[in-house]
Amino acid sequence: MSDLQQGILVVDDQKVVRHTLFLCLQNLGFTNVYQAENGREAKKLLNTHSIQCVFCDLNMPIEDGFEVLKFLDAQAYQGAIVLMSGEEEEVLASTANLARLYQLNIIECVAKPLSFATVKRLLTASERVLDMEAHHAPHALPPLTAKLLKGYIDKGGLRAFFQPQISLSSGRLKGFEVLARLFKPDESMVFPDLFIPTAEKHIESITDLTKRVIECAYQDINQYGQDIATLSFAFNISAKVLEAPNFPQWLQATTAKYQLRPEQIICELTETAFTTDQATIDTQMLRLKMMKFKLSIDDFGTGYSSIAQLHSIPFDELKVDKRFVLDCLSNTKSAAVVEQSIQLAKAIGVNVVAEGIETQAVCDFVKALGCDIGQGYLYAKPEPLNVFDWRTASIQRGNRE
Ligand code: G
Ligand code: G
Ligand code: MN
Repeated sequence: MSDLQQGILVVDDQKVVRHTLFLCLQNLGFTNVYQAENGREAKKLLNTHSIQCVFCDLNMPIEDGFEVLKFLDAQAYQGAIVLMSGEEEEVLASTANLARLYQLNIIECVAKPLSFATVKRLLTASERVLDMEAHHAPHALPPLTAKLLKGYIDKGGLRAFFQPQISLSSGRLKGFEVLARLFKPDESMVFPDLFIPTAEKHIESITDLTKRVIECAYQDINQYGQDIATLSFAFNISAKVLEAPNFPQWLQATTAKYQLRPEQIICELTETAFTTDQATIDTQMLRLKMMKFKLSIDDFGTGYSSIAQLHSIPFDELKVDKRFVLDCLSNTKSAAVVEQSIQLAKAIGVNVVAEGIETQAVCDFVKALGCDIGQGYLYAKPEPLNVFDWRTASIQRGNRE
């Protein structure tokens, strides 16, 4: 846990809580542990010390934990945060949800008092998250400018990464979701959070990007010839792309050019896709459907119109958003959303994908509810296609963390 040696801050108005936590941390080998008895003191320490992890109580008389969160958010704090509270479970769960609105690495919202085992587990989780953050770091950096994005794309920096989707009943590989990645000339990787929003500002740029990602993926897929003919490939299609008049025709021609069948190709439409020109978008989706492409609602449950959309457009699949899947075993509301989404899908006869499956326990949970397909870090992170042994959905090289 050497990464955490930079400093840990414990914020709590109760001296006994601070002291117990201090002793736990010392026992675990952490020497730079700072203490603050309220938010105001915490802010001072955060301004003057290098702190990698904050344990923060929510309910404090002078500047509470929410004030500290606001402060950390304004500073774009990159360390790990554990929230502590003596409140009942439902308040803790809602707080965890609220905390997600901040662009912060909130590890967990835990009930007080914390046991030694809990502190140890949280520190391990912090390390893992900070490690991932070091790779991903979406909010550490501003989005790319349109000019930079175009420059990197023109230099061939756009590539397709593939994340396996597993049939939960058979355990076999069903297909892949394709996710865009951008590589700078120095081969450092840029995640979509930093360039999709830039591209989405203009129909032309997001359409161009989407077409390139699809062609890039088709080229990769083509290397495997007939071996891959039974698998499906899902692409993320945003609303603006559907506003481009020729997109369905382009997809049809390009799919044929690479000798793939439209039935293999899934167009994942995000719910934000439904907020602009509804008639145009519905028309394009119906065109895609008539060309035999599959339609999927991505991030199901996160918008306001998803059920209405499911009702009016002939979707083939819905994807339960990962925010509900990730904590469905610890958050009863998430569990209810997951369960109801699966039941809704079953009732209207569409496939259902649970994305964000990170543990076997979550996999077992969604499978028992009748979910057809699973996707998540439990199986694999998105990787270049050649990294997978696609017969078994396992990864050939040691890229998996
Ligand atoms: O793994 P990941 O960080 O790749 O993806 C982050 C987000 O970026 C996802 O929500 C995904 O929908 C979006 N995304 C990834 N690739 C594409 C793409 O090719 N087109 C669009 N519109 N969105 C994408
Ligand atoms: O398009 P969509 O928003 O569904 O994109 C999927 C996103 O979810 C990508 O950013 C992908 O990297 C991410 N993702 C896939 N599986 C997991 C997982 O198990 N855990 C987490 N935290 N993210 C995941
Ligand atoms: Mn998606």
